[in-house]
Amino acid sequence: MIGVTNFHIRFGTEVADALRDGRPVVALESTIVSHGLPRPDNLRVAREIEATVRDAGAVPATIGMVGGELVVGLDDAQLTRLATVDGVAKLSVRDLAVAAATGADGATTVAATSAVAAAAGIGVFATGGLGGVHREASQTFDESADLTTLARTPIAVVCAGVKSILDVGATLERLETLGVGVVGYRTRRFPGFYLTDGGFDLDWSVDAPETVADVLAARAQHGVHTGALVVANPLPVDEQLDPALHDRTLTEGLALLERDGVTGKAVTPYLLAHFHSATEGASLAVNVRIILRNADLAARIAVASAARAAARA
Ligand code: PSU
Ligand code: MN
Repeated sequence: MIGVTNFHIRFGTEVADALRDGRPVVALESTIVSHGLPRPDNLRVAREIEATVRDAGAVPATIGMVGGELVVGLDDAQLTRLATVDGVAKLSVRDLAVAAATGADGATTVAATSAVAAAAGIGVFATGGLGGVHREASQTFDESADLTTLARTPIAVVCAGVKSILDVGATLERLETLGVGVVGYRTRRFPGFYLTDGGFDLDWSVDAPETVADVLAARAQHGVHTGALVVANPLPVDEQLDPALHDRTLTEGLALLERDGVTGKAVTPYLLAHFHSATEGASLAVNVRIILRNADLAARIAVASAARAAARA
């Protein structure tokens, strides 16, 4: 058990060895796999994400819960189980203990994955898009626990901003209030997941993985900012979802959401599934590109951080 003080985590062997030796590790979430991507593509994509991390020189640590056991570094059989079995729960931080005590299978969200990764001593995490403030939040209070968790979790999260199904401006305001750092990767515009530009400016931009490693090192040396750093990595314009198709699909999806009375944690998977079917796979291809690009950048950041730590030792 490595770096764990207050709960039991099972480590994949490769991840345990890498952490012990100070080699670069990238945390990956499993909610994307179980709830964010349609079968059967989800399992193939989960493996591709891990391969992308490896190709860039880091060890992938996909996190999830299997039969009540919290695993950092799922093996292929465990990953297959979470991708293919029915009834895998969507686990935020508050669900982890109940799921463990009842022996559940569960996929961890950005919130739960980042919290577990940080507890396990992993400093970099790649996902698609963060959860955030939903469009009806002023009535429903639906704001993802991703935000409040990132406020207290020291990790770098590489993502393509927040999902465009959310209120992007309100989410940025909440990230500011909560003290979550946000830097654009080679951009000063906050990306909107399927869309390159989410419509809002950023204060900071970094141009290289080494600079992100410098930021993380400075943060650790200060010991003052104890929350997360969001590294917002936009898709190139020619790879984004056609904005007109995006807007149409979103309007439709929000109406269906209301018609079907979908609320709470079912909202995000419902809207993502609507996008994937209504765009006949176009949004799926974009979603996959986003995740693979983020996995690659996260691995480069982890490599730069490990090199920095080795140079100082
Ligand atoms: N990004 C994706 N696909 C996803 C998610 C993010 O590309 O499925 C998931 C993440 O796990 C995130 C969750 O934490 O959606 C947010 O759900 P909610 O809005 O219910 O907090
Ligand atoms: Mn929610």
